[in-house]
Amino acid sequence: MAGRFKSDLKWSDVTPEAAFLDRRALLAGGAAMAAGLALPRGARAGALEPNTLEEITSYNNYYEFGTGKTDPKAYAGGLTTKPWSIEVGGMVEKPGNYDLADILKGKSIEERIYRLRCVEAWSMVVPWNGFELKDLLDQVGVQPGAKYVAFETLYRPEEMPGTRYPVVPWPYREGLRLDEAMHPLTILATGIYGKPMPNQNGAPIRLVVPWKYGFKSIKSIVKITLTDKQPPTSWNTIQAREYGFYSNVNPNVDHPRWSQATERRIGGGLFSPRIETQMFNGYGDEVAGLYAGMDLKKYY
Ligand SMILES: Nc1nc2c(c(=O)[nH]1)N[C@H]1C(S)=C(S)[C@@H](COP(=O)(O)O)O[C@H]1N2
Ligand SMILES: [Mo]
Repeated sequence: MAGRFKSDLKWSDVTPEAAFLDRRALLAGGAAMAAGLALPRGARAGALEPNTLEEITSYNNYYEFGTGKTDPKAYAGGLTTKPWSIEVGGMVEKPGNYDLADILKGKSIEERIYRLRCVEAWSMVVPWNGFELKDLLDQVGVQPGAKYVAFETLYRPEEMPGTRYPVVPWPYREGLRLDEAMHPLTILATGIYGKPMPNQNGAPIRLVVPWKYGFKSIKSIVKITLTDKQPPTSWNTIQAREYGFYSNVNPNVDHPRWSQATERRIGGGLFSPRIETQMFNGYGDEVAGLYAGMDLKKYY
């Protein structure tokens, strides 16, 4: 498992949380575990400890349930997430309406830890459970001409009170270039801390693209379409000047209404100093190559 670990965190950075450790024990097996557990908290210099489950589930953006940070926790409880299927179509060999249970069959839902950072200049460290989007794309077979992947969130007004307001055009839409989508850091997450995905975080399955601003990480996905044209995204559609298609974390490009140079860590307390935001959220070694030769001030 260690060899497949792709984030900037080590297990030794992890704040022990009972349920999470149980899951680790389950997956990693007793002996290897014991060693990990013995490591002190924050042993590594500059270690970034994951946020608590409480923090991760009570400060969210999920506009289908309202635009306040606490709305998703308050109003997403009524979302039905079983059964769940994803319609996969466009330029794929095996289009179809795939039951989530079938998608997950035979996949090792590995433990990973990714930082998720949001455009509002706040950040969290979330230990996601998931699998690579590439696994699913390989399963359905991407046709040679495909260049982009488009995603759509469930649109179910009777369970999503926030959709009464035209905050963004519903359903929420996002997209990635195919090489971004195939990158091993791009995951479909189905849980946090070894527990099923909480509704407010995008149950039962959501995207996590850790080097991009949070809004790229679309929740409760029901549709995935392979296409040869750059797909419209919800944020880009309403405000192209503020939200580009790429949305890479880039401290050198200010949002028109705020700086993106620093961030506040959720859970750090009111007086914790802002920290400098890193290019690509610290994943530059892994992903900068995807944008070689592109002017990232133009393609923001
Ligand atoms: N369907 C949908 N997905 C969404 C959003 C949303 O409003 N609707 N908000 C995005 C934004 S702006 C952020 S910052 C992240 C927040 O993810 P989190 O609540 O799990 O931290 O989800 C993204 N995915
Ligand atoms: Mo966001």
